[in-house]
Order: sequence, then structure tokens, then C-alpha cells
Amino acid sequence: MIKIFSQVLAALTLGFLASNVWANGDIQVKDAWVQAAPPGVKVMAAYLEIKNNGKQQQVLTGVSSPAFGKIEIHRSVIQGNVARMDHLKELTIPANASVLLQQGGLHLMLMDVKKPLASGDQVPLAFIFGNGEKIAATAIVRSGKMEGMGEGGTMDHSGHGGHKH
Ligand SMILES: [Cu+2]
Repeated sequence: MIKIFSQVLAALTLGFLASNVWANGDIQVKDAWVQAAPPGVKVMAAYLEIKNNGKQQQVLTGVSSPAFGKIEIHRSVIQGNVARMDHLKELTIPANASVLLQQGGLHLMLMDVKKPLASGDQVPLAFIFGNGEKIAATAIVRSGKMEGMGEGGTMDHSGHGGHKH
């Protein structure tokens, strides 16, 4: 039993290590994914990590994709029983630090999907930074919560109902 458990653990660890990284200079975009949405839903959310390995802070000023009309940087906030999203004009990644966009917190709001996306589809994303650097990444569409993310998955996408599009 212990042996089986340790094999499962090894498999999980390997899966975790197989991360996707897109980099330009000191900036890395890691493990980008888009949460699958039911047919007819025009707004989707993307999650990822942005890592800054440099000595200067970096500022993400915009994200674009040919698959969507518009992409915004959002932060989910819960006040009392009300879930709300703040629209951030830019996102600062401090020197030698990572910023995590994950369920229930920061995320990319992908608006006006051009054609329906299903699990397994790939979405090209272009990240533009204040210093003029650009990173082209590819996010994978997948359903549900991220394994191992724990409580972050408890806030589902219905929290985005506040959008009027
Ligand atoms: Cu949002």
C-alpha cells in the first residue's frame, strides 16, 4: 500500500514539474490555462504565473489574443457576500518575485470570444510589458479547477456574472 502511494506521489510530482514556460529576458510567463466555459458564454478567464527574475520591477500593461476581442486584467474581491471584480490598468511584478493569477484572485478576463473553445484547445496570448518587451505564450483550455490548487477552486466562474457584455 505504501509502495503504491509513493508511486502515485511520484507521478503527481512529475506532472507538476512538467510546466510550460515562455520567457523574454528576465520575465517568464508560466503554466497559462483558460478555464473552459459552457457553449454560448462569451467571457472566459485565464490563469498563469508571471515571474520576474530581474532586479527591476516589470509592469504588464496589456494582453491580447487573436481568439478574443478584448482582454483585461481583473482581480476578484469578496466583500461580505458579494463577489466583485476590479479592473486593473496594469499589473506590477516586483523585482525577483512572482505574481500568481489564480481562481478567486487575479485573472485575465478574456472577452468577446471569436469562436467557441473546448477543452484541449490552445489559445495564443501576447503579453506586453511597460519596457516594450513582449512574450508570446500559449494557454491550454481545460475544465474545472486546477489539481492541487485547493480552496482556490471553490469560487467558480459564476463570480464573473457582474460583467455586462
Ligand atoms: Cu474578471
